[in-house]
This record gives sequence, structure tokens and C-alpha cells, in this order.
Amino acid sequence: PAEDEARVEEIKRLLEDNNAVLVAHYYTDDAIQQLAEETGGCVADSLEMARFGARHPADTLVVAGVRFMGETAKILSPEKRVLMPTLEATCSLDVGCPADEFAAFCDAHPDRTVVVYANTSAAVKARADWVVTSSIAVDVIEHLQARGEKILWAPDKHLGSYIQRRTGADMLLWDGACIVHEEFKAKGVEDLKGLYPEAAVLVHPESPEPVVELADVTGSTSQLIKAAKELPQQELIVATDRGIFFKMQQAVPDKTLFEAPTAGDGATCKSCAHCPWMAMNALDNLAGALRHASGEIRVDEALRLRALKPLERMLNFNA
Ligand code: CIZ
Ligand code: SF4
Repeated sequence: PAEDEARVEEIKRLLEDNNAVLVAHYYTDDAIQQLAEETGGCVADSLEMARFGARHPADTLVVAGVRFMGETAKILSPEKRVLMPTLEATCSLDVGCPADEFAAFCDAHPDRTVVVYANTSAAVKARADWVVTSSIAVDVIEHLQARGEKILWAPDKHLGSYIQRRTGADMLLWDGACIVHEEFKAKGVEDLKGLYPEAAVLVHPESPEPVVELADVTGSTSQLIKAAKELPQQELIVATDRGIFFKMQQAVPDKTLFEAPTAGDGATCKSCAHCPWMAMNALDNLAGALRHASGEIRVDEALRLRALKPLERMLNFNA
């Protein structure tokens, strides 16, 4: 619509005027991902978003995603201004892992190396030995396991148990879950496979084990996009937030992509998987954040320095 076009032009102007760059997650709306691409920003998973933001010379990073992604950007780039379209966009993993309860859990298990998923608050990261994203989690845990370390893992229990099954590492798991991926149903995926028997199944490991068991490929968002290109199959059933279809379809324009069902009683996608917090990022509030310099992320300096250490370990880790 014409309104959106005007908004897009305004945002492009504001980005230039503010020497700002837009960094967007794969799960944000198509219009935002497209804008990030057109303006020299990036569309990526949270690890690549963090790396891109830290390297980029802009004074201001506009992070379209959820709160922990803005915080991570600020922790890595304290000299930059970090703005988000809304500060209300959180994540069920972050919400489900309050820093005080998490610290008590760690204190009760002092013999374990604390590894947390990137989807956590700065305060939880500050208590950790390592931060990982799903792109790098298996490699880091294998590395720690080889050193004989026992792991305390938080917050996503599905991702944690997936890594445990892959590596055989001794992992104590926090009881958290992603409200989006948790909804995928093995029965629905099986029914869809029944209709398209040739299709490959691609699954993000935040999904429940019965769904992961049906996967031809299990991996992070970036890994799933890569797999979509490499797999010989022409039809792909994809169990992750539907936002990923923007970049995945670009990567494989000739393949047919199906959203994995979130209902177990049929093969069609009745209530497609889309993160309500990612969906809060829109052209309007993005323009507003730039216009009024609102939605600024601030992280207490002492906390920032503590959270930086486990983050740097991740960024410096080479499998
Ligand atoms: O589910 C998420 O929030 C993901 C996949 C984050 C990430 O690491 O990109
Ligand atoms: Fe959190 Fe899940 Fe939303 Fe990702 S998709 S931000 S893990 S609630």
C-alpha cells in the first residue's frame, strides 16, 4: 500500500540522517526484512546479528527482533546507540528464566559449567560461563564435554535435550520453552508427509523431541536455510517461525515450502507458527523509534562487563 511505501521512504531517510543501520531477525515481518536488505543492513539469526552490529561502523543500530537481541547488541557495542521499534518485545525463554531464580539454581550446582542460550536477559548472561546460540550450541557443548565438564543448561529444555541426545554430555536442564516452537505437532507433520511423501522435513531444535525425530535436518535458522539449498528434495516441510520463509524462499525460489502444522489433527497449517513478540516490530514503530530516538536499550555498565565475558567466549569460539 502507498502508506507503507511512504513509511519505507521515511525510514530510509531517517537511517541515513542518523548514520544508523537496520539489523533484523529472520522472524520479523517481510517488510522489515526487505527494508534491512535494501538499506545495507542485515537479516540474520541472533549470532550473525550480534556479529554484524559489532563490526558495522554506524553510530546507531536499529535492532528489529526481541529484547535480548537489542541487549546483546548493546553489550557488544556500548559506544553505539541501540534502538528497538518496541521495548515490549520479549521472549518466553527470557521471561521463563528470571535472574534471581537462575542464580539460585546455579549456586545449588557449583560443580557445573553454566551455559545459557542467547535468548536470556543480560543479568542471566552475566551469571553464565558461556552464551551460545542454536547455530553453535552443539559444537560448544562437545568442546566442554571433551574437557570433562558437566553442564548446567538454560533456559530451553527442548534445545537442551536435543544437544544432550546429540552429544551425550552430562546436562542439567532448566525448564523453559519457546511458545512458538513448542506448538509443532508430530502428528501434523506426519499427516503432511503423508500428502507429500517426497518432502524433506526441516526442524528447529526448540521444537519438541517427537517433531525433531521426524526431521531430515535439525538446525538453527541459518542452518535450515543452508540445508534448504543443499537438500535434493523439491518440497520442504519447515518447523520454525514462518518469518523464515522470506529468506528461505529467496534462497530456493523453485522449491515448494510448507509450514509445519501446529495442530495435530490435520495436515493443514491451522494456526501458523509466528512469534507474537517478533510480530510487534512494524514499519510504524520502527519509524517512530528513529524519529524520536525512543526504544533505546541501556545496560548497566557493571552488568554489561559481566555479560560480555561469556558472549565473547562464544564469538571467539571456533569449532
Ligand atoms: O527462536 C529464536 O528466537 C531464534 C532462532 C533465535 C536465534 O538464535 O536466531
Ligand atoms: Fe523467543 Fe520463541 Fe519468539 Fe524466538 S520465537 S523470540 S525463542 S518466543
